[in-house]
Amino acid sequence: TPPIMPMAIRFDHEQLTLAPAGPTLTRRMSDLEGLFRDEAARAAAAAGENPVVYTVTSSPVPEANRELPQSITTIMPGTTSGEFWMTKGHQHPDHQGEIYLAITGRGGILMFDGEQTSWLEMLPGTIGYIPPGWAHRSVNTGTEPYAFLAVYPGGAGHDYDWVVEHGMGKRAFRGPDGSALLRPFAE
Ligand code: PAN
Ligand code: ZN
Repeated sequence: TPPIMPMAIRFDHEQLTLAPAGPTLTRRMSDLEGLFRDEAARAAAAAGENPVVYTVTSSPVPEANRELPQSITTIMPGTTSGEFWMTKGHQHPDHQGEIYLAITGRGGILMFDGEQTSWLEMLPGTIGYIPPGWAHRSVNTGTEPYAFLAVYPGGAGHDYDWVVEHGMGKRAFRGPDGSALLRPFAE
């Protein structure tokens, strides 16, 4: 493959698209087996309307060592038995760090290093820093789509099994006043 040349990528704030764009990934309820507290409710939703929970649009920058790719994640608003809709969550196999920039809506980053849990509230303009070794999951805590830019080392990778094995320490539910309420992962 030819070397990547310098490029300008246009971000459309209204459409939440990149141009030029790389691959887009769509995750529906059927792709999130075993991740919500109430698996039966998740399975029922997957068997019914099977809604799109989030999309990830990548730039054309490849996920390869020394490159610095970026993507826009858009999580739809919703809850499953009170648990806010969220991404699968993953650990980077070699523990690289990452930054997120919140663009629209409201959300949070749930992070877990195997011992401690961290929660960052994300409002448009917030830069969230994910340090090396912290598994991360994004959550839409609002009533509109929550979108953010992620910038990460090209060799970072995605270890989804780590989260299945270790959990995330906590889960984000909609509290009585509508805001996020963190509860123990297995409660
Ligand atoms: C993000 C995530 C994206 C989707 O680009 O990959 O928000 O979340 P999941 O990968 O957990 O489904 C990122 O953290 N990249 O490293
Ligand atoms: Zn990541």
